[in-house]
Amino acid sequence: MEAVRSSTDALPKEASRALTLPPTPPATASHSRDVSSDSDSDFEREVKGRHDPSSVKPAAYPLPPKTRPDIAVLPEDFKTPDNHVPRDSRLIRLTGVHPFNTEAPLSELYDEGFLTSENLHYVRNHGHVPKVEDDETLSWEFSIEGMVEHPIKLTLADLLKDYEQVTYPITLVCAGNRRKEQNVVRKTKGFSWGAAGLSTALWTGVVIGDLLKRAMPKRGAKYVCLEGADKLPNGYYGTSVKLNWAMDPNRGILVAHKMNGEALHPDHGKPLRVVVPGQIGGRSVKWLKKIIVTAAPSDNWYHIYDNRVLPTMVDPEMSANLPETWKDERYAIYDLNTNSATCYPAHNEKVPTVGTAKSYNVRGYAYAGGGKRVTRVEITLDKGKTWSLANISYPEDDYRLASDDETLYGGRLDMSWRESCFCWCFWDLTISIDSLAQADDIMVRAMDESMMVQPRDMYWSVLGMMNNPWFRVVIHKEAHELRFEHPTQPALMPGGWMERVKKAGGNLSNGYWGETVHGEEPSAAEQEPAIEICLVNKDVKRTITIDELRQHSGETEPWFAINGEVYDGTSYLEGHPGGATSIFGAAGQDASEEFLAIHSENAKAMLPQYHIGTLDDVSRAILSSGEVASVNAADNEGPRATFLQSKVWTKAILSAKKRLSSDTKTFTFELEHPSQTTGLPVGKHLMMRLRDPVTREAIIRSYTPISEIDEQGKLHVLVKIYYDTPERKGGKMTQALDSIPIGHFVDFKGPTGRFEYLGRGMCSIGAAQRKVKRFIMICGGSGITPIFQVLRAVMKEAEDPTQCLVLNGNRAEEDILLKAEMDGMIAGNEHRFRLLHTLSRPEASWTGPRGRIDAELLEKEVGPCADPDGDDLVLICGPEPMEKSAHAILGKMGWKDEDLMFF
Ligand SMILES: Nc1nc2c(c(=O)[nH]1)N[C@H]1C(S)=C(S)[C@@H](COP(=O)(O)O)O[C@H]1N2
Ligand SMILES: [Mo]
Repeated sequence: MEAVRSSTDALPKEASRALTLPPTPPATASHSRDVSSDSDSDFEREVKGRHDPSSVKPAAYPLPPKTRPDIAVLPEDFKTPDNHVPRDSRLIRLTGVHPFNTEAPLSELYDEGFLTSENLHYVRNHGHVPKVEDDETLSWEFSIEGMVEHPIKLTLADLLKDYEQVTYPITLVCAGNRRKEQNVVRKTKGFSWGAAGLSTALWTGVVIGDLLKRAMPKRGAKYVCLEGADKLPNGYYGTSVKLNWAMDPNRGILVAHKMNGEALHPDHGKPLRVVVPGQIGGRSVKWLKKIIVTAAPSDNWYHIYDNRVLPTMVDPEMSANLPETWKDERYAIYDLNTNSATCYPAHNEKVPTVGTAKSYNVRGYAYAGGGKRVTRVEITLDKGKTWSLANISYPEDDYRLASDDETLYGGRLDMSWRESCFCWCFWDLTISIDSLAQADDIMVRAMDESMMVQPRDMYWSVLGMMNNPWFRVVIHKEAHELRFEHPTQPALMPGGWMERVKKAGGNLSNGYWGETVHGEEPSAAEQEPAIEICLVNKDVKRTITIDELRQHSGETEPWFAINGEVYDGTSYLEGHPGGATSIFGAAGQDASEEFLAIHSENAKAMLPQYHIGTLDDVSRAILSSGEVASVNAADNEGPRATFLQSKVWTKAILSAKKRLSSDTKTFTFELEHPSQTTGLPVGKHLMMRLRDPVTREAIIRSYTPISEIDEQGKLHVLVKIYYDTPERKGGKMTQALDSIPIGHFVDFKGPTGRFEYLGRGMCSIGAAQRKVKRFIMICGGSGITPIFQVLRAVMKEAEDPTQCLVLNGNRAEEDILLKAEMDGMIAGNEHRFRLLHTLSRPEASWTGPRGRIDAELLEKEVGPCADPDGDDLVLICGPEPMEKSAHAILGKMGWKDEDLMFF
């Protein structure tokens, strides 16, 4: 693995050393140029607004901050498909480890100034980063096709050789910037960006209009579709912009190969991308492969189902069934809307009220869309009754002063004639500490040259995009200091007045930031889940240390911790429906996440019986820091012959999804190395753990893979996906699994379960062994998967005398899972295998049994329990109602519970 990012030698680097202009100072108030004269009134001085390029002749324009030399591939990326991408660990990951969606801490972004270094530039990747070696970049090929007279295929080398290069400063903003605020009001379908989902860089490349002119669009062509090389679950990433924008030099749309003077970093499109100034980042396609001229907007899935503002009444549930609404081009976002945020004071910054400083310079950023200029920024300390005008600096204007032929990084700056604004600007206002101490909050709003002003109220929409209400920072008065509180913190990071107000029962959409409006009935504080189940025995007083807990990590007296309480699982080993193995798996560890995620309320209510003590504070802290898990992981270094580990989650990478029917798929995972086996005994299960794509909450479920027990290097899991429908919420796990892209990992742990088939009729159930002469296998839907493992083990062994009767219930023939595999086992096994599929809604042509697995069928096929010696064992797995009814019917027929095994 390449550790440090290699140099950018593959591209001509005439410019990387060409300029030695002094670096600009950080984007603090010093950006504003003082053009006031003594005779101006205060108001005039403010209004002259620092926008008067003719009055000053700055020596230079801003240059990018230095890229950190020590950037390497981070350990958290080792096991993801992005294990070739060096990254800066300061970036905050918004969607777990992978895919890489990140923003810088807001203060660090601001401190870098007008231009953001490649290290801290926000990243929005829908999936994995295509891997392109340095020596492949110049031969990177892309095409211009569709409704053009001369379709062109060209390489990056051709692009450099045959076209004029330009360099423009451009601010990219993700349409989701500030989405966390929307998610706090009401969860959207998007992940939680803070206010740092934007960055500015110098982009070098070719104006896209130059390329299109050579290809010559045909009459009737109106759109330019753009497609990347990143293959995602719904196809390659792609979108479109209008042809007339692409042809307009004032719009400045580029096909770019350099960012801040260096070849593109893999996260930003190495080696080639589009950059669309003034529009949302989503249109700036990275890893560009195709430019397709068309008469209609892109039909790419990501063009239709991403980067849109649907009408506010469309909620996440409704949106699943509104294809026409999604396709309505009027709801697609192109130009950015006007927005602003406060960077200083930072979240939780404290400012002394006593001492030398009499004032504070409040400051932040603002931007507008479509090339418009931000024409004013206003600050209120009284919730909008009165406003003060902030200073604005436009570092972008400095580039306009460069001479017409000046080049930077090999590209002409080409800025002097252009009046459109492609970049953010900075505002600041010095406010006395006294005024701040008297105010409850500082709010900022910006206006653009079409007099569009940021709204007070949020426009919530299902994807949570273009959020731009006044940015509010709350002022807390504490002893001798003021403490400032931003609306939110990015990702799942706690903090911010919005969450606080919501928790306290405030209605964030009451038009008053959730504060109680005079005369309004206060609403009840947010309800905790209705039933709080007590997990402890109140009489237990013992304090336990982490060392004591760890001494019980073996198979005698397994102890485990949940929420800092310690439990002894010894007396439940036999009775545990998940089998003793899963208790051993938790022994000596913190089992909170798993236990709470997979257990029913009933199971939770049993916990106090096993409660033996409480961890001391230090032990709790160590445990919750995950140290135990890493100790275990270290024990297991080196390639392991089997994949599953009972105490540690192990990652496997999703490598294929195969659709079997409208709602079932086989998911294939790559194990750690090609000769590894899963290590799952026949009849046992494993746990899979995923993160909810939005909340990052862990989702854990038990599955039985369909892989052969000795298959090497791969693991196959057959899953029925429960999709959301307008009437019903679908499956959290199955939908999350369905939505993860190829190349993403999933965590596994196991084995679990009480039952194991040892071969030739021998089974173990808990600690006991039992010899079976006949299995009666009753299943439905995806309940076939554990049964199938046992059935296959019996049938594979020609000498195994065990009989199998399979009763498999489904709706229609196409719903029967693994049908061909089971049908294929019949030949030669007629004497010991009887297979019956019964269908509740069969086609007319179905000749097998009809209806559910009911009393009639069970009486006919299974009959009363005939053997008191326990020669027969019934294995049952299916939807809960099916399991319950089979249990009741068999009970009436004289079957004892010990002869029934529920999975
Ligand atoms: N091929 C491709 N292009 C893409 C994306 C992507 O996932 N794949 N994400 C888009 C989105 S939504 C944004 S906001 C910008 C982010 O660009 P950056 O990661 O360089 O900041 O890239 C856009 N271009
Ligand atoms: Mo985006």
